[in-house]
Amino acid sequence: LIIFILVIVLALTYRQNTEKLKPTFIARCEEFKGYDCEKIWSAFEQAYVGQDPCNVSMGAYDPLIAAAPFRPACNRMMFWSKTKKVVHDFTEKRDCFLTLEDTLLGSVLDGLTWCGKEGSSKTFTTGCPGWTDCNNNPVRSFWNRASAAFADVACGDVTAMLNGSIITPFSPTSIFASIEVKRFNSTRMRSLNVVLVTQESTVTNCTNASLKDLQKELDEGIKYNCKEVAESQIQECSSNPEKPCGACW
Ligand code: AVW
Repeated sequence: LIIFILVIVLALTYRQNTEKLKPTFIARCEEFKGYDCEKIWSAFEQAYVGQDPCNVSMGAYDPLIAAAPFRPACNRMMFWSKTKKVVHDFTEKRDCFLTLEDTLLGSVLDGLTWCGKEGSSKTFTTGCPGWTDCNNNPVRSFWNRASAAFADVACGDVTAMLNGSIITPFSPTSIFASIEVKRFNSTRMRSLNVVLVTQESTVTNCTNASLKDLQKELDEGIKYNCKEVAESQIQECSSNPEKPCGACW
């Protein structure tokens, strides 16, 4: 009997897991008006369905990016690295900035896991490779591709929230350093404004060695600024919507 129940439970979990991604995708997509979410789903699916889950390249998502292109939001674009929570607590509550995760594609896929399997037309949400299990996994390649496309349209004064509680706030292996900064273009961008988020336990400031590397990476024409800002000050701005964006730091 125990084995029987176990088999039923496993079968049900399996069914749920293979069928859960699309409804979530469509529901989140429909929060954005004026898009054909079924068409965007098809463009998404074609990237990884039937593929070896360790052999999905960034390029596989080109049709998806074309189906839901990023629109430039000059002076409001926010990049981040190792500051996911504080950034999104802020952008959720205030309209000052736009992160990748606030765009259609970013918000639809945030926190989700997916992959295909050779010889199958299904989408799987369990048994998929983890972020570092192999380089060309469907989830990692999506975030790499989407980040590249988001950085391609960065314009005007751009902000980046980096983590002042770690020794290397600008880490060469991060998406921000390895993909986004490399695509910042001075014909569209005026400046990069680093907000170095500090806590009591802060170990770095704007003179940090990795931030020197960041400056070197930037195009000649892009001005660089850095400001140390206490996390509590950012949280205060998140919870006080009457405070103007420009007065947050
Ligand atoms: P991050 P990034 N295992 O905080 O600059 C699982 O380092 O890279 O910032 N998931 C991982 C791993 C890992 N080893 N490494 C990264 N991730 C996932 C898009 C995880 O979901 C935006 F536009 C983590 O929260 C930002 O400017 C997320 O990647 C920039 O790229 C970020 O890792 C942030 O990427």
